[in-house]
Amino acid sequence: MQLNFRWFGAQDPIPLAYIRQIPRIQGVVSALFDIPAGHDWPLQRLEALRRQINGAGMRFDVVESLPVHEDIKLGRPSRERLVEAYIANIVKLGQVGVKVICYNFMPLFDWFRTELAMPLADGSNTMSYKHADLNSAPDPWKTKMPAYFALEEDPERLKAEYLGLSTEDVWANLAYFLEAVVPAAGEHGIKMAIHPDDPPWSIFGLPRIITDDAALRRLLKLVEHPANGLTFCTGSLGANPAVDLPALIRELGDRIYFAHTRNLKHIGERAFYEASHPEGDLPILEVMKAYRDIGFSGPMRPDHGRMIWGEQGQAGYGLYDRALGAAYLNGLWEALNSEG
Ligand code: DNO
Repeated sequence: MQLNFRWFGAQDPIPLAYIRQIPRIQGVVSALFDIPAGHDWPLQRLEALRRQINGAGMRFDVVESLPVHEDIKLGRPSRERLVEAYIANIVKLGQVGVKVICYNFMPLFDWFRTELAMPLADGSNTMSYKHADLNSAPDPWKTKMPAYFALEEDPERLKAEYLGLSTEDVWANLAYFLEAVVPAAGEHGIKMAIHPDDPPWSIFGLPRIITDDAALRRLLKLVEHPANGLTFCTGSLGANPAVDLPALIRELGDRIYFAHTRNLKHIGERAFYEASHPEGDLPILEVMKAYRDIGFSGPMRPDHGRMIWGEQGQAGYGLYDRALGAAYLNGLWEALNSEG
């Protein structure tokens, strides 16, 4: 695997030079976060981003995310034009040497938590999700979860339209999108890597589809093309205790183009908090063994961290605990790969 780290560009309080100091770091995963879905990503800005990351001594192989416009997910007539706009951005990403595009197909929201700073016994704090608290949770559009792209339409209006869609409608809209986008990505040397829904079930009554192992199999069959692949996020998929993460990596491994490896602790039915990388309920060692066994050579990043050592940062995206996560993944990887 190639160790990567997420960086939010100019808005990120963490300097690239600090990320460079993480042992064995190879790449930075980023995006143009200020541009809402559906708009042009200027080539000059992509080149500047690449120069900045390369200049700091790291690779820029992965974009996370190139967001999909809500009209595409809703299947509105404007999707035809918006899919063309998406492809135009793919072409430019190919020109600057990007190899993987991480995206998601979650209606209206990206990832979601009901609490952003849940205190832990060791004095740190972390994000948590309790399905029972959903209706008293902070408004996602006001809490500014990291990585959300601005919406250009009233969320309530969009939500009302989504509530009229079945999960099969969303699958059909995803198929329409991928049938156009995947071959174009393939032609430009790019792999599409869908991120599972996080958490992996319906929230606020919205139809969410990329939720478990069956969904990943179905996704890969929607368009049988090597450029149609996965971001394998242990934390998202593992929120459902029925998913066998190591077995799934062994089964789908040749279509995993990007790995998000993190841990969580289950605290009830549809309830969890984000634990440190070594300490939760997910079998991270077994996950890494599965990656070793399939000869995984793609990008992997530590995922969300707790807030430790008094760090004030973006929820889930401080430097310290993610760097500890990176060190842990490095250590496991070295040990596993030195076994005879
Ligand atoms: C959360 C991230 C997601 C992910 C997108 C991909 O921390 O894993 O925001 O980047 O869902 O499109």
